[in-house]
Amino acid sequence: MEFKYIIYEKSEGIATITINRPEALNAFNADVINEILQALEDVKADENVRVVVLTGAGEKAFSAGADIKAMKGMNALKARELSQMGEKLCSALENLEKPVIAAINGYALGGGLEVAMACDIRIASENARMGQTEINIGLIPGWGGTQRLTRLIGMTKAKELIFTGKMIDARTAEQLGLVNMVVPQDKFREAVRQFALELAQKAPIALKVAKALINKGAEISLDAAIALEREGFGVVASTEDLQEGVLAFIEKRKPMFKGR
Ligand code: DAK
Repeated sequence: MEFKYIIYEKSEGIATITINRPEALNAFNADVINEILQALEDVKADENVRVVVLTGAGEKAFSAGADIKAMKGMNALKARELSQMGEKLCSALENLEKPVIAAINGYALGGGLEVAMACDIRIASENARMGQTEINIGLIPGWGGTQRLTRLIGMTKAKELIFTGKMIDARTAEQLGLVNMVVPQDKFREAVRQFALELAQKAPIALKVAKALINKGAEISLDAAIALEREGFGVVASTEDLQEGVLAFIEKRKPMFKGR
């Protein structure tokens, strides 16, 4: 697949999507979003891909958000389109039936943080800086940030971050539960690869069902969510992978899951 604004690579069961506009700190324009959506279609179709890593090119940014320069003089129709595309990207990541890791290698601001929050796991390098900075240009988060940030870190801190637009460093983000872990810059790529490899070796159907249950469960009552879990458990229990997992345990070897 040929892309201009992203780099799309697949190896060892990991699909890596790198936003490739380092000169604009990997800001999202319509082309970047479209290309990521195309890559995600390939991810869906390729059963050898078990996990996705989304990251930014260069050492400075995951993404500094929506392209502010492209907003100058934007008419209502174009603004609506950009808003819709951002939402579409976030929901494509959230609903993808495979785990997605955001590898935050620098700034993740505004729409950049919103996209990272739509991923399942966030690994930050020590130089990462995160913020919902939209208020500083007279905006509010428009790609789910008011909701996802609140769900991830709670209302108290979400309001503080969204109202002030301030950036926080990687360690603070870790303390708030916004990122899963922080890794020194020189070990960052390898740490992300190792984490992705670990997920790539897990049972794909179990991962897919667990992801859907965790995401859906957050929106419904506990009773309804537990009923859904029961159904999901039934599905996972009927897989060949479960039999393989049990056999591997008995035979004291590593399981080889096939996604069946
Ligand atoms: N968009 C476009 N270009 C950007 C950019 C961005 N978000 N962020 C940085 N750049 C560009 C800079 O303009 C600069 O380009 P040149 O001047 O060299 O051509 C280049 O990237 C390097 O940036 P700096 O020179 O500024 O680098 P520094 O290290 O000095 O500063 C910084 C780094 C991250 C602190 C600074 O660049 C910065 O504050 N950037 C803006 C970050 C930000 O506020 N991001 C949130 C954007 S708002 C909407 C839907 C959704 C949204 C908006 C509207 N509609 C439907 C209308 C979402 C909004 C957002 O995401």
